[in-house]
Amino acid sequence: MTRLSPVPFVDVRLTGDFWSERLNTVLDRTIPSQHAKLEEMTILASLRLPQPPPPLVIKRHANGFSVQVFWDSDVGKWIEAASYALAHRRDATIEAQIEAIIDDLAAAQAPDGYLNCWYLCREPENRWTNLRDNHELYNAGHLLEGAVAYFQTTGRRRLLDIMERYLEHIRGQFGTGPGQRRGYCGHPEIEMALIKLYRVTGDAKALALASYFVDERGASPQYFDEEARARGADPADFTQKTHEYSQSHMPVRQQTKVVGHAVRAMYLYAAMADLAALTDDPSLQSACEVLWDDLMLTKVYVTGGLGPSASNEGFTRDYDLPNATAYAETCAAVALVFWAQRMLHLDMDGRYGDMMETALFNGALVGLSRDGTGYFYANPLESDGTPHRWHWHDCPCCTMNVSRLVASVAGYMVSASDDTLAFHLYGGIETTQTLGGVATRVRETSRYPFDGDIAITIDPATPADFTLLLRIPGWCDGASLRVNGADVPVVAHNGYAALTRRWQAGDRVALSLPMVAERIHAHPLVTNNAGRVALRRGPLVYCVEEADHDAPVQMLRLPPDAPLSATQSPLFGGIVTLTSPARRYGNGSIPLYFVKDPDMTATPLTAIPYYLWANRGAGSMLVWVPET
Ligand code: FUB
Ligand code: ZN
Repeated sequence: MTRLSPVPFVDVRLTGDFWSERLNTVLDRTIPSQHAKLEEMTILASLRLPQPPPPLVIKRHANGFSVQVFWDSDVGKWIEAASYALAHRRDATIEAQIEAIIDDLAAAQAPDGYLNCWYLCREPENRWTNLRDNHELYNAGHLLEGAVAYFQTTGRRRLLDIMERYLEHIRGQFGTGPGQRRGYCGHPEIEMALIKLYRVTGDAKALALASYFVDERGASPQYFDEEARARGADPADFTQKTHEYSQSHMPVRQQTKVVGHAVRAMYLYAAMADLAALTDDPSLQSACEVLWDDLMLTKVYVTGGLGPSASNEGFTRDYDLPNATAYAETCAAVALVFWAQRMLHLDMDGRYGDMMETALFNGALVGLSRDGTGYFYANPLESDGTPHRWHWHDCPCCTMNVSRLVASVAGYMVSASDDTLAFHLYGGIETTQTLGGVATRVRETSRYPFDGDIAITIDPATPADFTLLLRIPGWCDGASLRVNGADVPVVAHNGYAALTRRWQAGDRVALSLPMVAERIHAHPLVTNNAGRVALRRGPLVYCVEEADHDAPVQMLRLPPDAPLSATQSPLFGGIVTLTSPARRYGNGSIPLYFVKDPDMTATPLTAIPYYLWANRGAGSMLVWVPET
């Protein structure tokens, strides 16, 4: 079997209710409202060069840094998200908005190809002098991802041409040759973008530049320190104090612990996994595997959120997974989806699919409100009701990260090679792939993630020999499989069941993945979860929210032996809630401390999927529910 590649989003049509609803919301509400915000915040105006530097909109921190340096990236991410959405439904207004931005970028680009609107406008003499902090290559990466996605959807090359000129410039600047800078970006991102460009155009120079940035990271002497000295700064003044922050404290192949800023880490590891697969690099693969295990064994929330601390937007010590103060940035969970997907293509192992699914349906999806215009930056697993969704943020990274993920989810569903089609996620898709040399239409229908009954129809143009791989999620016990009505034993190898046969038009596969509501316990060293359980059914992690209980949910107790039931509910247009007989501290006054438990009353507990919390007004929320 040759290595599988993800089937691109443009080749997969979403047909199921769950993702169609999210996608339509993103198309109809999120993309237009994000464009309006980019306009209102003057982010789009900042592209219209030349212009005298206007006053800063986002003030500098005490250390002199303004997040405004990465406004270009917000534009790139918006184009990318919009392009994914447009693949499902073309929209002349959105396309005209993208074209107008491309006009501005074309006019802004310097004669030598350089294109960074902050530097071109405000400090043209300082290009490439502060890679550690100022996101110059990160901005280029996001614009490139936008250009690639727009090209994939529309076939229009103008933005890609602009970015390829810029890449020529970047290639001249960076590398190990004479007169080149041996630098790389403080915020990994461009590496993934270059690999996307390579996948779409086959440009080997793009792959080589991505490899250079990854291989050079963490080399001695430390580039960011040298660069600081060169601009007359003291490296010791670096606010974050350690280059673990940007995973450049040592060469990537020597890294064994997941450290630093969570989004930076995930973007880097995603690029490493991509490169390991594309260049058949076992040393990079094994670095990825060691880092993966470290994250999975000690540092990831049950929701797929990650990075508990606000101070470095990232990781702290093992098992430090506080609930109420969890930072768990939306971008980090989105980026974990990216990494998991790339690990899957390095090694088709269902554990990567399991985590991709967990982070997608929980830690990432929670970042976008039901109406498509509200966001979370931090994603706590417990709330007293004070965090609210917001409509914009001074640092709007999460807004377009979640919209680009939702709009591109079709690209995470299946992978293919010449003789294999692998399903990683279910939820209703159609795609036509050449399998066993024959054009084959494949349709999958299901009510996933709320129901595990999955029907797949295979229609090759003529009978064809190939393998269908079906992910059997790690949460599932007792999966069953039928082909054309006949039972087939489920033998999952690395989390995938394989069906190899000569397929005929109209062949039907029925996969049943029983979804049982269950309690999850945490490692004892996650001390704040002692005596508590999280509730999960299928891929969804649940939470209890005040809207379904007449009191702060912290007053609830779930008896260890209370049965959990899954109930179809009309909430949010039709979801499955989990219910259980539970108990609650009474409304009467409760002393601050007590020896004898105050009276408790019986009460039904209702849990909703975590990704849906904070869509019914302010109120308390808990993922880890105390048992007793
Ligand atoms: O630095 C760019 C983005 O802004 C990061 O990925 C986020 O964590 C936020 O700091
Ligand atoms: Zn973010």
